[in-house]
Amino acid sequence: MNDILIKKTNTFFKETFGAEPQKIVLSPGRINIIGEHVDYNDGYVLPAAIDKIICFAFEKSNSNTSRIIAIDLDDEFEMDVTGSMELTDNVWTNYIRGVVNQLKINGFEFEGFNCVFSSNIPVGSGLSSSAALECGFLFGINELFNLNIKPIDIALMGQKAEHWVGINCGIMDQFSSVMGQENKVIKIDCRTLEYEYHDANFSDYSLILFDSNVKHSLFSSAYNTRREECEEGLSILKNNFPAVNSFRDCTESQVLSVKDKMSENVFKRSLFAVKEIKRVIQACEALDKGDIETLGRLMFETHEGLSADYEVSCAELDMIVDTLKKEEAVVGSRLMGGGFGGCTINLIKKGHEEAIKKKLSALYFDAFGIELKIYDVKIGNGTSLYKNN
Ligand code: GAF
Repeated sequence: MNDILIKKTNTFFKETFGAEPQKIVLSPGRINIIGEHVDYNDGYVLPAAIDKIICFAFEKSNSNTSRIIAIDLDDEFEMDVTGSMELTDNVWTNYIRGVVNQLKINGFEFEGFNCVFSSNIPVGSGLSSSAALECGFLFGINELFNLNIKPIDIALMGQKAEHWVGINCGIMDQFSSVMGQENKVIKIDCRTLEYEYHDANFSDYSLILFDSNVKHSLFSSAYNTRREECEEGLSILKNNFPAVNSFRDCTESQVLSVKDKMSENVFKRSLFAVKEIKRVIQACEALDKGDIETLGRLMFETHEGLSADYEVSCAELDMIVDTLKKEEAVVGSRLMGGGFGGCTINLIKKGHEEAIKKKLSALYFDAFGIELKIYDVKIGNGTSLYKNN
């Protein structure tokens, strides 16, 4: 599937600019096994890059003017890289402008370029197409102009670009897009940015994504509010327990003991963050031991917390998880990513995938009149140059 995408991007580039691209970059989306909404809470997360990608083709334009074309959107824009970057109403262009802005803020010097890109990462599904866009684009400019930016700094600058666009995200998405490795999940300590790879061996279970095919609005404002509520919760905890620096240093009983000092929302968000950080550690140990049942149980618990305490689920995602919970062949299921729509990540016993897909699709359509989308994803490599390049 990616071969078709690469060929399409390459051909489009040659037809538009009359030459072979100087660099071709592949940049993946991500899944997250467990550890939701804790990256910006100094927690641990367990994501992986996937085999769904954005393919970029680049050349230097030998002027200050840059032309960037989004093939799938049939849209393009031009910019002068020496000018100042401003947000526009055309959202996809803001991610590119945000990256250029970051490069300039950090003092990197580069000239104009031509870039075309095309993607097979579904947008708005919680697979982080925006991180793939930021990091792949940044990686390409880095290669084209030999800027010598380290991979981790590509991730950090990508995150800053996302903040500039308006989502005050953590580091998980950009980190996994850049640092992913085939068949490995990455346990990231989001406080120190230390990380380790673990074998993504789900033994007798398949990893399948069910896309609710809905994206409820107000995602960015709700996301940013959750972050503020957590900051408030943490500051109350710090005031009461001097040894606490972040939610990972807290026990549930410490959170319960300051409940009356918190608003109900702040209390619920804080409790979720404390529990979720602990779940990631347990889940990673379970994965290492091949104890997929424990891992699955923790995934279900995460969903309950995201739905009841963190309140980032929706009727469609809850229905998917509640339905799958009743299936013996499903060991774990939960909403994945920021929430308010998008995908669930599910572990289904091998041999039962097709029956579950069929049953859930029918029930989902009956309940909401919406087609369920299904992705069988593989864990792939992080952002890289295409091998022929
Ligand atoms: C979005 C954000 F971009 C991530 O940083 C992370 O917080 C995630 O939501 C929730 O875990 O994908």
